[in-house]
Amino acid sequence: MFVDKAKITVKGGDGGNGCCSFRREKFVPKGGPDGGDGGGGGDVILHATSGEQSLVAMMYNRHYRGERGPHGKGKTLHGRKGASRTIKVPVGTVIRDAETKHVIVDMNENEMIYVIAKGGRGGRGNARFVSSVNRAPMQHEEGELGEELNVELELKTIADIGLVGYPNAGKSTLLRALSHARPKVAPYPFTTLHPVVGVVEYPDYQRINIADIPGLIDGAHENVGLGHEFLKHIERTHVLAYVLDMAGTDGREPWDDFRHLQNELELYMKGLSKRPAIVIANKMDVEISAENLELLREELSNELIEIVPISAESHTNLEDLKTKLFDLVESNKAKPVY
Ligand SMILES: Nc1nc2c(ncn2[C@@H]2O[C@H](COP(=O)(O)OP(=O)(O)OP(=O)(O)O)[C@@H](O)[C@H]2O)c(=O)[nH]1
Ligand SMILES: [Mg+2]
Repeated sequence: MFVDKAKITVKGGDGGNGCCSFRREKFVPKGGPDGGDGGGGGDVILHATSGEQSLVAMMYNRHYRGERGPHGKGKTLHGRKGASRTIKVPVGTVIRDAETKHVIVDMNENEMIYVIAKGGRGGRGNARFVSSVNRAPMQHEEGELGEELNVELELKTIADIGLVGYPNAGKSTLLRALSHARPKVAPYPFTTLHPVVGVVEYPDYQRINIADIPGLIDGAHENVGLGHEFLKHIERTHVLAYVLDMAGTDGREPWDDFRHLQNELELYMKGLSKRPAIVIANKMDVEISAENLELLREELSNELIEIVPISAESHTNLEDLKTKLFDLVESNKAKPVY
C-alpha cells in the first residue's frame, strides 16, 4: 500500500526524578546526601532514508514515544538516559505542526536526522545541593516532561527526473528497463497508482533517481483521473521527461499529448512546465511511429527540447537515452527545486 500523508503524535520521554537519600553505613556517622540524578528521557528522532518509499507504517502506528528516564537512586546512582525512538521516513517527507500547519522540517536528504521531540531533562538528586551552609539538603528535583506534539507528514517525492505522460505511454516499462525498480506494467490506463522511484546506475558508480509517476490526463490539475494528488510528486523533480506514445495506441497524436501535458503541469503549478525537460519518443518499434516522429519533430521545431526516440519494450536506444538523461541532470543539479 502506498500512503503519502499521515498524522502522528510524538512525545519525548519524561526525565527521571532526582532522588533524596542519605548514606547510611555502619561506622560512618552522618554519611551525607547521596541521592542520584534521574536519567534524561529518550528523544523521538526522524531519519530520512531512501529505503522507505511510503508512510504506510504511520497508518498503523500513530504514537511514538521516547523511553522515560529512570529515576535516580541512593548511593549516587544516576539514572541512565532513556532509549530514543527512531522513525524512518522516505526522503522528501515534509513535517508540519498539525495545529499551526507551519513546516517544522523538510526531510529532503538521504540519511538526514532530526530530533522532532526532545526527551525531558532528568531531575537532580539531593547530592547535588550540598553547600557549605547546608550539609544535609533534602532538596531534589522532579524530571522535566518530554516535548509532545502532533505532526503531519506529507511525502513529496524527490527525484532527479520525473516521468510525465499519459496512461499507457510506457513510463513503467521504461523505468523497468533502466533500473531495478519493478512498477507494474499492463495495457490498460492507470496501471501505476503511486510514484515509484528507481535508481539508474552508470559504469563509474554515478547514479540518478527517476520517478515513475501515475499517468496524467486532461483536467488532472482539477483532480480528474488520479489528479493532483500525484502532481505534487512532480513538483520536486529537477528534470521532466515527457514520455510520448509515438504509435498513438489510444487514438491520440503525440504532439497533442506533449502540449496537453505541458498545459496540465502549468495549470497545476505556474512555472512547472518551464523546467528543464526532454521528450522521450517511445514505442518506436511500432511501424507508424517513424512517420509520427517526423511530424513531432516538425511540430516542436521551435522548441529547444531534445527528442530521443526509443523503444522501452525492445530496449532500443536506451544507452543513448541514459547518457542524455545524465547530462541533463548534471547541468541542472545545482538549481534547487521547490
Ligand atoms: N510496442 C510497444 N509497446 C510498449 C512499449 N513500451 C510500453 N509498451 C506497452 O504499453 C502498455 C502500457 O505500458 P506501461 O509501462 O504500463 O505504461 P504507463 O505509462 O506506465 O501507464 P500507466 O501506469 O497506466 O500510466 C503495456 O502494454 C506495454 O507493454 C514500447 O516501447 N513498444
Ligand atoms: Mg505505469
